[in-house]
Amino acid sequence: MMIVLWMIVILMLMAGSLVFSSRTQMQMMDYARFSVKGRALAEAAAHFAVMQLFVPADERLIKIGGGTAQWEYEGAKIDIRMIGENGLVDLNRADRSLLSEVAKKAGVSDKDIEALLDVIEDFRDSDDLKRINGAEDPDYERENIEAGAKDAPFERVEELQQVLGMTPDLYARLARYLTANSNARGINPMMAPRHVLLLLAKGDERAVDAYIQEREEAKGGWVQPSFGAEFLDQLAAPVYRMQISVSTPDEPRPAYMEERSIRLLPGRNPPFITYYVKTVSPDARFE
Ligand SMILES: [Ca+2]
Repeated sequence: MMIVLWMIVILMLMAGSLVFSSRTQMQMMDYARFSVKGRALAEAAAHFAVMQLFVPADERLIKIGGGTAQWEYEGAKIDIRMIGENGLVDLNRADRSLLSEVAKKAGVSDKDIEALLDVIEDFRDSDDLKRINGAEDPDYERENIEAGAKDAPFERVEELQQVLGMTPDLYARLARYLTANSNARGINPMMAPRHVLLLLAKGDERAVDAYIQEREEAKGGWVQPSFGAEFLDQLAAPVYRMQISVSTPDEPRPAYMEERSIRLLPGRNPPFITYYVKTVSPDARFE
């Protein structure tokens, strides 16, 4: 009798773990299907967005640097936002005074700004010569950070997280202003999102909104803003960053969202190259 009871208990345990593991497997497969579908639809949306860039500016459904365009494809609702990387502040090339404005806007105190910029510049410059408040390999070693200073230009904004003293909180506040792909000393205001224009205009919302409206009405023609003249730069070839979120009506999960950075290559097939694609959470959304 005892033996039979034990067998029942063991069989029940086995059945329980079988149910558990097959449920986990189902969930994993379900998630894989969800993300593959999201990626495929986002890929289609990216091609659609690139096509838009070849259309005259006043006929585009997607406005660069302004608002969300909605597109429907295969039953999915897709939101597309596009800004120019050239409308952001380049971590490698931007003037120190412009990076200093970004740090200020991100809440870094005046006394800490110079130190932060010294550490960033030491991280990306090729030498081991430490700036007054900077940090090179020995400083990283002291903090047990094996990788040390990169001693090469930033390839991704995410690398800023490896800079000595960077906190997740500060990184999150800085990152939305930054790019590693613009290759310009300043900002191209025609491609800049609202929050970057606000930085240039020192918070003057009226001036920024007036400029955005003027920019939209100019049908692609150059419009000079009334602010930030010392930080403007329109010489670099345009690089675009898009955020695409895909939601399907029968899907209870939050939308699949990704960000990608591309440059146009007219005459090629496909007519663009992609610098990066990454999935992002909805709170990474730019305005
Ligand atoms: Ca260095």
